[in-house]
Amino acid sequence: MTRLHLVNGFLGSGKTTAIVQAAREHMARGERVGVVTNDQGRFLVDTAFVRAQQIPVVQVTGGCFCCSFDQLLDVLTDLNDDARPDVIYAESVGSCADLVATVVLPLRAKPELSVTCESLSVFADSRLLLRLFRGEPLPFSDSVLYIMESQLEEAGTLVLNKIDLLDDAAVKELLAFSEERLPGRPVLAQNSLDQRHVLRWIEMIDSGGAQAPRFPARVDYDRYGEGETQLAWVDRALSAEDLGIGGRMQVIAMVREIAQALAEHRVPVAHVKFHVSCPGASAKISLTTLSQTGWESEIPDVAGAVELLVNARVQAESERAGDWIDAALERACVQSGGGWRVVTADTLTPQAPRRPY
Ligand SMILES: Nc1nc2c(ncn2[C@@H]2O[C@H](COP(=O)(O)OP(=O)(O)OP(=O)(O)O)[C@@H](O)[C@H]2O)c(=O)[nH]1
Ligand SMILES: [Mg+2]
Repeated sequence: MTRLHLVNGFLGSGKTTAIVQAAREHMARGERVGVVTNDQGRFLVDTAFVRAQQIPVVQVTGGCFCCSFDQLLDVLTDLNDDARPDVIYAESVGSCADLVATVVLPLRAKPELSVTCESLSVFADSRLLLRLFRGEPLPFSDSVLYIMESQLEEAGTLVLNKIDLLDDAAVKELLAFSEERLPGRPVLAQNSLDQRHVLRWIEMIDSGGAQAPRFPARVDYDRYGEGETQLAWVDRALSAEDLGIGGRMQVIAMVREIAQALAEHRVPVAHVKFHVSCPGASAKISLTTLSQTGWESEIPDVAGAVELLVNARVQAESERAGDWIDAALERACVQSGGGWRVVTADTLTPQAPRRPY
């Protein structure tokens, strides 16, 4: 039987970071590992990023896990056939909820797949969650925040991620709130950039300490759907055939122009992520707030045939967000002398999820 660990949590909470760290650990132990990524879009930064780490990865695209169970079964079968993993991490898109009803229980009814769902971890960005628990203003609408609350409800373990970004008093406060709001629920305060913390997470999920609840959460599909449809997905794939010296600065200019455009239009950002790659180098760049600094240092020197994927997940009307991002890319491309071309462009509003019962 292949062990499957489901990982959910709001956009940008740190799921892929933890999964990649965990996958490296399994591989170092001599175990075979596989990853499933998921998104409403088609050209996924996370898939490119996981693949660049030499980790077998398959993806469920065009919808969240909760609406794409048949596709999930297909890719799990492919992954089992190709990579024969001992352990699989499946990351649902960060705007997905109700996984017990739509994935955990249906998987149990498919013993022929030889995959057992061992855990359901729900990640939260500790800074965001603390503000939510305190009742402080957040950049997202109540319906969007309802998605995050619904995810927390069905956590087999709640991972208070990015704990390194809170001071000790705030950590204490967050732990107390978590116990009050989700009494008796296993909780991990985690820094997923720290391998020791990830080891503790693996230990918990592999030992049965984070099993999904036996019964589905009560999810209000009207509010859940309203939250989804207030979000926007803007995906662009760009390529440059023969980038010379200065390629890195061109990528920096594109990221910066997009961040500035979103800030100018006061767009609440859930996660704006990029993957840049060329022969011999690749990197993922993440912005979970527009005030984030230091991301430039993540961008390597790039030259030759370069690809850039842009996945923006924001709260906005999708066509307008797409126009702002296209204008930003256009400005950056003109500044750089026009060596870039847009290969694919998807602009979408996630569809309201279907109620499974
Ligand atoms: N400081 C800190 N940063 C973290 C931690 N975990 C993740 N990050 C950063 O948070 C950003 C988003 O991380 P991802 O792993 O891409 O988040 P995600 O939940 O997979 O995002 P989506 O797939 O878009 O929902 C990246 O810049 C990570 O480096 C953590 O524990 N501490
Ligand atoms: Mg991810």
